[in-house]
Amino acid sequence: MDIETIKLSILGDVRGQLISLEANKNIPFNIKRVYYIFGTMPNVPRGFHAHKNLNQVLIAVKGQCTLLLDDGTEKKELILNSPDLGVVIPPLAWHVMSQFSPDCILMCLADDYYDESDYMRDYDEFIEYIRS
Ligand code: T46
Repeated sequence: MDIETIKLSILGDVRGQLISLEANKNIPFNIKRVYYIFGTMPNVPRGFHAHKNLNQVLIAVKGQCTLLLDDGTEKKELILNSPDLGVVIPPLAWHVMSQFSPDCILMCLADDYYDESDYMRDYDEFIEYIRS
């Protein structure tokens, strides 16, 4: 399984740093929704689901966390630890976010609105779905 990462350009000067996210430019889809995860509890992982159709990009704009991606055949882990690193979560990728630093702000860009029916939150259901 190849994990698609995006190296975001930092537009910095003496005043500080700036990163711009643009739909269909450095973000590979139309952005319909942005949400962010923060104030996470120590040692409490999140996620444990896959989406049927949703495309997302995750960016740890502050702090760090670990992302596990599982396509049903292979599992890969990646550390999100920089605001200039984007990671694509495609449809049908079981994902778990863990080991959040206390200051972590994990920003998620998505190509569609929130829709609970797009989630598979049961691992066996996910495996059955990708095999059918
Ligand atoms: C994902 C990972 C990376 C909404 O009402 N609207 C929203 O846009 C979102 C994202 C969530 N919710 C509700 C659904 C739950 O009642 O907020 C609650 C927490 O969501 P959830 O348990 O799904 O959170 P995570 O951190 O496990 O997963 C989230 C996203 O839901 C998911 O799409 O890919 O972050």
